[in-house]
Amino acid sequence: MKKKILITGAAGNLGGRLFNILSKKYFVIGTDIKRSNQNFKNSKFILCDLKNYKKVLKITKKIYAIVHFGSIPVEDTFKNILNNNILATYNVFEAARINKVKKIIFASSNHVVGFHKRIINLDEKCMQRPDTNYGLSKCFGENIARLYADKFNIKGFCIRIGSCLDRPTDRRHLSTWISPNDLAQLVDIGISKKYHFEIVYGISNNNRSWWNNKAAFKLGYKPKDYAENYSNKNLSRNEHVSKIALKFQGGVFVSNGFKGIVTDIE
Ligand code: NAI
Ligand code: 15L
Repeated sequence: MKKKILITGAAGNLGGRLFNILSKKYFVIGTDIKRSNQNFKNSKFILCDLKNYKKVLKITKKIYAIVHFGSIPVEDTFKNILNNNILATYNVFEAARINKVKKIIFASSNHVVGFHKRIINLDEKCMQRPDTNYGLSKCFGENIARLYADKFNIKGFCIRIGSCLDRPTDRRHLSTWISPNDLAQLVDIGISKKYHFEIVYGISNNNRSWWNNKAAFKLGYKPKDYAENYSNKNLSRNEHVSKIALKFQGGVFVSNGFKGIVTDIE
């Protein structure tokens, strides 16, 4: 029998793509706060605001793994981030505990480590250095995943996604890009492989990457796509407006609203 998985954020860009790819292997239920334009034929879509714990409790019954992609995906007011990213994520983990869900695959972000400099190559053990309220909410997600793995044995797989698009469109993507198929491969590893708690980087096979993805390779990740295939003069240079953006891994997420002292930042 196919394993039953729940994808949050299924009406969104990545959740919708994952829904299509993973439905070939699993029985997938999609959920989102908004309706999807996609045709969820032969599968189920449930409207649910993740801020509503009782509803989350209801939709996580008899689920093997949750692929948690529903959130605000960019910087926003702390209030919005608190409700839609932090509280909503807490509800997902807590409902998973009550309903004995086995695994949670969490859509983390490179903005958890955005304040690291680009000259440093990071692995899964590096310090969290969020660059925004948004990045801070993803630190919370990784930490609750660690807590629920150690304390309640819900296996946690956090993917620090770089930039997931069909192809790189900006120079930064030569370092951060992941193709939708490579992302789906990583999510599938999170659903199907044996582990306790992992942090991996959501990147394709990019030779300008700032991240050492050994934790993902150990579990069998073999990225098929390569950002350099798309390197050309037409890529935008969105970060070139700011020296700060170019210095730190989070790019414009770091430079927007920056009032710090660069020389004081290690
Ligand atoms: P998206 O905005 O297209 O999808 C997010 C979905 O979450 C939306 O459909 C939205 O309605 C839903 N959502 C938001 N608040 C909700 C709530 N309270 N209850 C239920 N659903 C809610 O964004 P995208 O790009 O597909 O991102 C998906 C996930 O991947 C996000 O968690 C994002 O932080 C993460 N991510 C995405 C990256 C990318 O390159 N697109 C990079 C790094 C992380
Ligand atoms: C993210 O976390 C965002 O969700 C996405 O919209 C991109 O901005 C991405 O990071 C990135 O850093 O390119």
